[in-house]
Amino acid sequence: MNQEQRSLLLNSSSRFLPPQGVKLSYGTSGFREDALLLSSTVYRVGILAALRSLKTQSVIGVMITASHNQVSDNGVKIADPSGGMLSQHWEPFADAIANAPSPQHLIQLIDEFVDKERIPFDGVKPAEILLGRDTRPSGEALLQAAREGVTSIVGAVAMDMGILTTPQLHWMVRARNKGMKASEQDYFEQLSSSFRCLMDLIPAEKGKSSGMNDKLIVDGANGVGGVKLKVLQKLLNVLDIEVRNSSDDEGVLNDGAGADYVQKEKVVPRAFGSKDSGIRCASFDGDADRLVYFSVPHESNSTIDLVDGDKMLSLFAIFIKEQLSFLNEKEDIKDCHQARLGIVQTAYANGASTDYLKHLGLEVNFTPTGVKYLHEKAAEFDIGIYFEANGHGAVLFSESFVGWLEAKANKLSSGSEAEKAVLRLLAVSKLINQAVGDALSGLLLVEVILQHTGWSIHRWSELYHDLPSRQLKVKVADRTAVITANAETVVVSPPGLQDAIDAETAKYPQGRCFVRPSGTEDVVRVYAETSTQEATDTLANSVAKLVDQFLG
Ligand code: 16G
Ligand code: MG
Repeated sequence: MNQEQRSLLLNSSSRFLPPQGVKLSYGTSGFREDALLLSSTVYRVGILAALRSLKTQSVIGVMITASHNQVSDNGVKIADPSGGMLSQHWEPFADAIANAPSPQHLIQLIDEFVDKERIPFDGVKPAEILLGRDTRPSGEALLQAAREGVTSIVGAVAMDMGILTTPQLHWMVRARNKGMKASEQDYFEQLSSSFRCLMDLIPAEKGKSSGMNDKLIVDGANGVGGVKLKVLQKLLNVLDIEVRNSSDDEGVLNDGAGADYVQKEKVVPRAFGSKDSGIRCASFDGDADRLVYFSVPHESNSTIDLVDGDKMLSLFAIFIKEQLSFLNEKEDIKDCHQARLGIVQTAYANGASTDYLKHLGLEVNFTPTGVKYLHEKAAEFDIGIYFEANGHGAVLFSESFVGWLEAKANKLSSGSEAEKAVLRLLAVSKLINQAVGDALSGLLLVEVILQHTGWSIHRWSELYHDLPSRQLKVKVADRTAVITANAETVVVSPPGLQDAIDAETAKYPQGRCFVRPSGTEDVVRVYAETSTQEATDTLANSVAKLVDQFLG
């Protein structure tokens, strides 16, 4: 770095001093904290984004959101050139600069990193950063802090894209770097036109004959998702959607509402109740990268029948597999046999879902928790479908497979089953956000598949029955002492803990149990599954005690 750059950094960073006594960590999905503590962190992430843009010579995104956290929190994360999560090997640098105690320390760290990574400053394209934020009241000021961070790198340009869902910002970064149209309007148009294409391809005898309740009610968590869904709905003009808990309502962001609440508590979000029984309902999280469905049983006031990420995965897998089978039937396009469909889950996937998917003859893979791991694995297939039970997920298409489909679309006879299958797959590749899991695009795919199959939410929910499960959290002295392997299913340290868990689990039929340190909270999480709820609760409690004994 030259003198001009150094003094620019020194000047601006002295206006963003870090909070005292707070250890910040980039974690599974960026920095998250009480919003009052975050301005120096967000400013520093702005610098990091500009450096990342110089290094990759691509557009980078900065999203200001704390997803499903309470409204007084906020957070920040980076979208890499592909639109995916920040490359993991830059995370330690993110942690280091966020925690640098003074501007001098900060500049020294940047200096060292710039040398180590050989980040080019001269004779290259200047850094270009897209900034987005969710609806949190602290977002606007934090976005300014990010902008100041970006522009403290000489020549860097920051563009404020306004209030967006997290997946919209990721989509824009990906589109920009591919030289495609990348405005919010372009996003809405891509989603709505691919959705319409899928609707037009629904077999005449299916669809409306289902007797499925046509109305959908969506809980927007009082976040950004409900607002954007209303915009999208106007463009679609075919779905009967009622949006509740949309942020212009009375409610507080994520307070008793949203996908996280609904999935964890298994109760209706605020503004829902027995009046909605039997109707298909869906819930977004605060930044609309998570989606779950649910219905309210007739006899219930607050409990729900949850249709989680695992079941969404199953629905998508059935549909994709059906389209691939239409292709395989055609002699002249047998080369499609090589199309590899891969499923990716985490240890939190209900065992019944994994059995169901394997029963369909699908290849099921496991990764540790966190979108970055699942996404990376799914990208290894021609079509990779990944979901966390909590509703984060996507259907990824490899570029070569999309190219293959495009070439086929032109060759197949018009109106044939094979042609329709190709057109459906191409439409799904455009409808589903390829950058990151997206509640808006996921919702549209669910809706069109339900119409395609003629299934009600109840029929969908009956695909298989979840095994009873229980999640607990245990406060320990140091959660980093828990080290896991095999996609978090085995504890390798502290020694002896896994043997003790195994001995306990072996007492239960269909017993499965694992523990892992949370990436977002200072706790160790316990997950248990057996054939009855009572036994599951006992197993989870015994293992929580073991964790406490080994680590308390
Ligand atoms: C973050 C992750 C989510 C994961 C969760 C686990 C992203 C965008 N989000 O929210 O995928 O399920 O962390 O939290 O990656 P935990 O580590 O506290 O259990
Ligand atoms: Mg989220």
